[in-house]
Amino acid sequence: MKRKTAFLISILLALVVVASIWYGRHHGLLPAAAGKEAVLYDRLFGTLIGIAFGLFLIVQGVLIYSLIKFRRKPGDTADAAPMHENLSLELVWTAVPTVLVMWVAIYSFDVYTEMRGTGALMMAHQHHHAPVMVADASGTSPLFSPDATTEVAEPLALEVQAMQFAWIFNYPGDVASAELHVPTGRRIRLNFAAMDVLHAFWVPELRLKQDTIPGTPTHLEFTPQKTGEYSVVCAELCGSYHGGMRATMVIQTPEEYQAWLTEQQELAQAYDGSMIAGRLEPSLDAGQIRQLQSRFMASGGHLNHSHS
Ligand SMILES: [Cu+2]
Repeated sequence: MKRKTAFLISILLALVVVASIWYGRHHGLLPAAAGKEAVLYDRLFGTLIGIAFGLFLIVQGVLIYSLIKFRRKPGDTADAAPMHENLSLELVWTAVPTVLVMWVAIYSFDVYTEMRGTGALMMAHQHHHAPVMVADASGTSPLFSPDATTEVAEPLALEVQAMQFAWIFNYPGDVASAELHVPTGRRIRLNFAAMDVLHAFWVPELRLKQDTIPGTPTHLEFTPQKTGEYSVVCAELCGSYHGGMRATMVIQTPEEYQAWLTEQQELAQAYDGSMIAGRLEPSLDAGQIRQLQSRFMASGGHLNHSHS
């Protein structure tokens, strides 16, 4: 009898484990993963969802079983037998969650560090107290020491201006675009400057978000993987048209990206100066954006805009 029960419980637990692993991989709760970092994030999220699903099944299973099995029998008015303690049970329900939470903490910190770049990179970051210079278009950044650049040796660095209520992406050759175009397989570094109030750059498909702060340059690095069009969303309430502060991010193959950039550079040259390329947000016409841009340039902003 006892052996039979143990066998049954093992079978049920094995089924719970299989169901949890399956659900962790098929939860369907996240949008497409467009970047390398998104894949890391999704693995962590799937693991957490799997664990949560397994615990849900166990807790609900025990609850439903107890409701049926230990239901008061007709005519039974006695109290249940008193129970003092169950040391082994208490040890198990303390030890298992402790180990689980510790493991989840270490795993998520690992993913967090990897998504940010490298651990060494974070260290280098913390040692800079003075206002930090923004990387120039060639991608060389004064922010990090040379020995911490293994993974991020040559990111494609773009200056990004955030303003009420638009994003402007600056490319070499005086190209200013309302659309963010990036090639697959190359590390991208976005250097943000907020021109008026707080904004936040968010692309759900990258699983990354970065605040932009007036007077304080911030940046975000990622590696696009999946071609397609994705929404750039402002995730910081920034004014009356905050909800409309969206742009499109186009992930292209390196060839397509190069073709797009060359075309934009030719257009920019033909117009003899910077211009707004791509599809514009309906609320702002090219003139308005250019006006905002020149206002920023006149204020002696900290963006390095002299692309050559
Ligand atoms: Cu905004």
